[in-house]
Amino acid sequence: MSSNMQPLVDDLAVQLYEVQAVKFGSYLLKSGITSPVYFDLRVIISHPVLLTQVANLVFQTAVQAGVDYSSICGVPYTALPIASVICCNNLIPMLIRRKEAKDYGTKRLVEGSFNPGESCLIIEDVITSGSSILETAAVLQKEGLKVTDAIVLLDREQGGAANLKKEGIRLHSVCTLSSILEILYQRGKTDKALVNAVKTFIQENNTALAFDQNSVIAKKTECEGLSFGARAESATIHPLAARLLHLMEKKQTNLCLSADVTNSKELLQLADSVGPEICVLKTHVDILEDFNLEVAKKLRQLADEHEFLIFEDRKFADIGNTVKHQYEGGMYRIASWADIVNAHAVPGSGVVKGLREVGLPLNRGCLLIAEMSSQNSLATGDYTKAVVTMGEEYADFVFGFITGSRVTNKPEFIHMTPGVHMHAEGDNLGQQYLSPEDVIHKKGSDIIIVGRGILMASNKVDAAKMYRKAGWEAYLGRLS
Ligand code: 5BU
Repeated sequence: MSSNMQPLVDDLAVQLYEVQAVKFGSYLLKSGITSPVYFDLRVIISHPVLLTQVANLVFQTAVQAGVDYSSICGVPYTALPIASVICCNNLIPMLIRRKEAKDYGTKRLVEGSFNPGESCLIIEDVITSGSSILETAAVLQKEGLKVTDAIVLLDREQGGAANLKKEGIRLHSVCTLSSILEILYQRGKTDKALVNAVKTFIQENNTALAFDQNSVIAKKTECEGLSFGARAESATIHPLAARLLHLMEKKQTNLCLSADVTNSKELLQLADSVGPEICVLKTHVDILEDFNLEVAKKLRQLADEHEFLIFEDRKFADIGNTVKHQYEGGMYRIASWADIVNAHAVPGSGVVKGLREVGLPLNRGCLLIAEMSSQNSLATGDYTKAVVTMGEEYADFVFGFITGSRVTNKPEFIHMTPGVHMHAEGDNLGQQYLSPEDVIHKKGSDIIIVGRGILMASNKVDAAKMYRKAGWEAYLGRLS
């Protein structure tokens, strides 16, 4: 920062403190860490003079860094007004990254006009680990834009700059947490003990190392680079997951057929003809109009003959005692024939405990639903993280997740993704589709689940072969 900016930054620090955009105390951060300092820059929209000052300083920092760019994109939401003020005052085109269509979705992810190959400058209010900036960068880059630099108002000095550098993005900040502290100390707003407490916090909470393990960005992780065969050898693997990974490697398929038909004869014919192409056959047994246990028995025989696992997509979501009965008994006797079932984590861990009582002695396994493919799904963010934690806690029964993207780097957990279609973007009831390449290579999932992409084709076996090839090639692409 040039010396002529310093007095402005000093004044800004005090004003931010006065409007409570900077607070000291004990604050639980999104990451679960308790911080002695908290920044809430959202309040500046109520102070237009302050907002303009922030925008000017962010813009001047970009000018001094000599950054070359054609447009500016603010990380949603707090940086949006800052970016808007900069763009209007300096006549720079602006882009908006839509947050709602985040992981899944076929909506436009970036609003505004641009040409692929142009550079976009990212603006953010506060950086901690850099994950929000990297998420925005990944979306812009996917649209063909170049992202080389990011400007933040405040760097919390907890590893964000290093994490961005690893992804080829330079970070420039108007001020740092230490410099704000120093200014506030000099102006008598904080005492020495607080300054020291915050400094210790910064030193002890550097995200640069942990971030590699927890990156939410769709990038190649250690686990994604491992072959299915190698992952089957993981010391902590669930026996069913090992069996599945072995058969995927042997048959060279990561395709799961979602056999959503309403007639048992059709189901068995499908299982027989498509069986050689798939690693898993997924059922919705309650849509069959003529189910009986003889059908389940025949399906099991076909599964053994063609070497695929059976996954009943029952989506259990009740208290432990009820799901236990639903899994074991009733007219479907799911536990007696389905290798895999899935469950929503919304009731809490009791749902897993109940299913586990029935499934564990039978060597069955469960997938928890971490994300859904449907529009406006509520299974996102902290909910998804909590599902993963629950799955990891019951890893003797939960061996993976239904998800749109990789949610854990532990190689023993299998990721399966529905909402896959090579020619459609979605249906009129909220389903959203991605391609096998997107799901396996870009999002880091393991298995594609395909229903209507195969079921509606004039030749189902040929369609299954096509999806199998696309899924497997995406996997090989990921390995290389
Ligand atoms: P489709 O015909 O490929 O759209 O079928 C997808 C299948 O996956 C269907 O059986 C759904 O019930 C299932 N599914 C899904 O589409 N999205 C989800 O998030 C989950 C399951 Br969980």
